[in-house]
Amino acid sequence: MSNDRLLLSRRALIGGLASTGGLLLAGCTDQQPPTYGNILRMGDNLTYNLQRSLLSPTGLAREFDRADITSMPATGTYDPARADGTFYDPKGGKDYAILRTGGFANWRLQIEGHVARPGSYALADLKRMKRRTQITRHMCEEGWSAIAEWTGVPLRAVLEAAGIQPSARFVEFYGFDQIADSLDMVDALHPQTILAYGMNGGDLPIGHGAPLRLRVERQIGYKSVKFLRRIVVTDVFRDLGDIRAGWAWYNGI
Ligand SMILES: Nc1nc2c(c(=O)[nH]1)N[C@H]1C(S)=C(S)[C@@H](COP(=O)(O)O)O[C@H]1N2
Ligand SMILES: [Mo]
Repeated sequence: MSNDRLLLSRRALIGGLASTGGLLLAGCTDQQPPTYGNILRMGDNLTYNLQRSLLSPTGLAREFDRADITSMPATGTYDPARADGTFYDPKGGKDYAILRTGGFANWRLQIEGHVARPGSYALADLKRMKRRTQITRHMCEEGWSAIAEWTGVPLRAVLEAAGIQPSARFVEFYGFDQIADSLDMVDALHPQTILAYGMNGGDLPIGHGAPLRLRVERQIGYKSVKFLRRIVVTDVFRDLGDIRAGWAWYNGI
């Protein structure tokens, strides 16, 4: 479909919704995504607007039973230390190789920005905090899905420990590869948004993001950043998605 036709059909869809549910959409006008106005990210407007209006902010993604767990491929970067990896970062890759050799004993998660207590957390610190286990369906933009069990600390608990400030509007996540992404506060504080260190009852494997990855269950798979090294709380939106140009910032499922 050409861009023009895509635009037209989106307008028709929005128009149709407005006539059947004018009241509903009337409440949406103050809910534009931060990518509003970026022509490459027009899709964000529609999905963000609708999902933020229709879904309760704390509505849960479906959770499954242990019997539902499937195999799951490790995709994208599956080893940040490998120079031939898709999103290899020379500095991050070198740091990662050293930390992995030490069994991640010296790994720390940096937290900075709009928090009263910027600092860092060792894996043991995170494991002492509130814990949540959830069996959820991961949906990749490439069209496959898989069900796995994730264990970790709710992001909310970590943000609260760091003293998140009222000025906070977005939370940015940086991996040891070139991948970085961000969430708004609705997703950041959602009960199923966790920093996972465990998968299917064991430690989080390297391929799936060791030692710590994000799980954000109400958006598509690429939002769950693996191999975390740094979290930044901001009051402004920064588009960190350049490397995956054209992928929506908001992609609810
Ligand atoms: N740091 C980092 N995080 C990432 C990726 C990546 O390449 N690097 N790939 C994303 C994509 S597209 C998907 S589908 C999932 C894959 O998670 P898995 O390897 O555990 O299946 O991780 C996401 N998080
Ligand atoms: Mo993906």
